[in-house]
Amino acid sequence: MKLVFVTNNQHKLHEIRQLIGEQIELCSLTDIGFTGEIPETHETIEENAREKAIYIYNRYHMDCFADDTGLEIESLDGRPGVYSSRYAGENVSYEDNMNRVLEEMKTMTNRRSRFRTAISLIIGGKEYLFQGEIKGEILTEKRGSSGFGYDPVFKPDGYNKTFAELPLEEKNRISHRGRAIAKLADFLKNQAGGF
Ligand code: ITT
Repeated sequence: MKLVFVTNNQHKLHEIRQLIGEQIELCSLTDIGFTGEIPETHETIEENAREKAIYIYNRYHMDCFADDTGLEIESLDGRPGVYSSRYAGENVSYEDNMNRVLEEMKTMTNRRSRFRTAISLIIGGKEYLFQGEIKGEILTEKRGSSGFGYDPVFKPDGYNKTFAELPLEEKNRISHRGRAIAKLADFLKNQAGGF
């Protein structure tokens, strides 16, 4: 089957290509000729994921899914959350966002946090929602160079390494997005005529 992954983020595309089985032909937005920006106007990752998927479904009428992810930090009252990509402002780099988090948490001893992903899948006009999360801690400095986003400052529970120090296969096995995608893949497998 053919599925469009509604994302402008090449890192996510790379991660998900490793996770989705051979039976699914994964298309990017570039593959279907879409080059615009998709609005994300809501206060929750679930609603934003749905908004992104519906936006593309309404234009192309192709089965598709979108992911929205947020990093929630306890001592920052759940921020940056749904604002994770623009925490330090509009058009900022991953470095800028991490620096703002590290600066705000300079004196904080509670470093508990979690990544949460919501995936909205639209098949034949019907919408399905999948979620995944991983708990861990925000370190006081960046470590590692793989991955993207906040990976260098996030250390998952049970590991001595940050996401940016782990091989991609390992991150994918335990991550918020990896867990949500595993649920999506299971769902597709169980659909009559799916795989
Ligand atoms: P699309 O909406 O085009 O998919 P995006 O980069 O805007 O891409 P999100 O809104 O889902 O993606 O994610 C918000 C931010 O959260 C993202 O820019 C990263 O900074 C961060 N993020 C998402 N997934 C991450 C991951 O696996 N590891 C580290 N940071 C991540």
